[in-house]
Amino acid sequence: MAEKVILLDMFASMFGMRARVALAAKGVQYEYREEDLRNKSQLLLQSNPIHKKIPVLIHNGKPICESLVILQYIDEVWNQKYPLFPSHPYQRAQARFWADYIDKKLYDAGRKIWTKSGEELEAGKKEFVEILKQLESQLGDEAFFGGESFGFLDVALVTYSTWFHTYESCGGFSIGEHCPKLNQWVKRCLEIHFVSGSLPDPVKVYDFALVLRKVFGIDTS
Ligand SMILES: N[C@@H](CCC(=O)N[C@@H](CS)C(=O)NCC(=O)O)C(=O)O
Repeated sequence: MAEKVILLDMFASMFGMRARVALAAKGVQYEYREEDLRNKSQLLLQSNPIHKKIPVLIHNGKPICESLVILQYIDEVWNQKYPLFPSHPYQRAQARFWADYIDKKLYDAGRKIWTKSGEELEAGKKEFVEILKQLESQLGDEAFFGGESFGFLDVALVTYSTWFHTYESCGGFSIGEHCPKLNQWVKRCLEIHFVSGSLPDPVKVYDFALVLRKVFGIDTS
């Protein structure tokens, strides 16, 4: 039976990008459906009735929700090509721990940078840099979080780099100055064709964020 794979997504979502990178790593053909999150499709509402969020991967009619769950699913189903998870259970547990840390901390800190001003913005920047420094020390002198090769934790984090230009422009700071090793790591990831080929142009993400700032009434210029 031919496989039918649909990804409900939104181009600027760092969560959706994770699924795109993983599917590209595995060479899986799929139908990409861009969602308007202010006017969600019936398919999205039916497929993710709990959170009503993208991304949702629909594999042969069955929906899988939550980007980290989707990554694991993709790795298990298309297991012949490009394993994303480390083979050792301890390393797998560590990768999941840090991916969970990213999800619990980084999104909210980053969001403060482009949606807040004054003290809240400064607090967001400080928090954001501290989290990245923590991740940078976890990377150590390795090429990738997965060691020699790009893996699950790399996928989970690299999608945030498409927002770095937005954070830097809205926050007036340089991530590379604070976290030079992490900056190098981003460059290394982007040298991988299925990574760079799956991620949007950071300038387009920034333009999108600027539109949202106007919608939210943050930017009244
Ligand atoms: N924990 C979720 C987060 C997904 C998420 O926050 N998606 C956002 C777009 S970036 C969304 O669909 N928002 C729509 C809404 O909140 O109504 C994941 O990892 O998949």
